[in-house]
Amino acid sequence: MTKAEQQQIKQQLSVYFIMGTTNTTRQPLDVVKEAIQGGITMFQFREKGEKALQGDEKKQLARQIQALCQEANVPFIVNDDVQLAIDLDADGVHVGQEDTNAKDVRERIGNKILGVSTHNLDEVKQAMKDGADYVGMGPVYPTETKKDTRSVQGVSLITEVRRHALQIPIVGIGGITYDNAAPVIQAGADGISIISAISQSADPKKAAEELKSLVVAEKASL
Ligand code: TZP
Ligand code: MG
Repeated sequence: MTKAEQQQIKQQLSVYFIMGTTNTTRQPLDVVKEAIQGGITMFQFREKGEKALQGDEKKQLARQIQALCQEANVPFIVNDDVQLAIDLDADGVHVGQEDTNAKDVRERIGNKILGVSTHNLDEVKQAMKDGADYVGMGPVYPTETKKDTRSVQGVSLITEVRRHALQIPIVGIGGITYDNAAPVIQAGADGISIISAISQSADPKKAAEELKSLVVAEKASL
């Protein structure tokens, strides 16, 4: 990755909205449309949980959301499902430590964006070696959205990685809202990943807008 590409990813991580059908009671396409209008800078399709869509239904929804993202120039990332990302020619893939090995994913997706969830410095260094374009870190705060998370870590890993002068783009995740987002950016993250603070909001457009202004202001203050 060139320095310019890294800067672009850092920019795109600012307000990284993640969603699947199980994260909203509304029409998923409407929620994504409104979040895009509010200014989200990246989107991840994360179709998970008991009632998650499968097979063709999943692919069809992914395609529709991808079209909305493309229209707005918002990178469309697929969670876990490397084959779906390849079939759709998505902009990237995000994998956790329990998913397909990051190095193998990198080999399969060529120069698409690769994101990896990390929980300690060793995992961050390994992700960098494997060719990750960015790393996710969390849960920063307690979250109701994902049940099988590691323990809440606050911003400690973000701070540690920056203390080691590692330049990898970082996005924080887990329980992040308008009221608690600032410390995540202040600790050195390039952005915030959000599910419920946008998907469950009565007004996803406004929620995204407010989060965006906050992140822009916090980054400017550094
Ligand atoms: N990984 C760690 S926490 C989390 C994921 C996918 C869920 C984040 O959702 P929310 O609603 O923003 O807390
Ligand atoms: Mg995963």
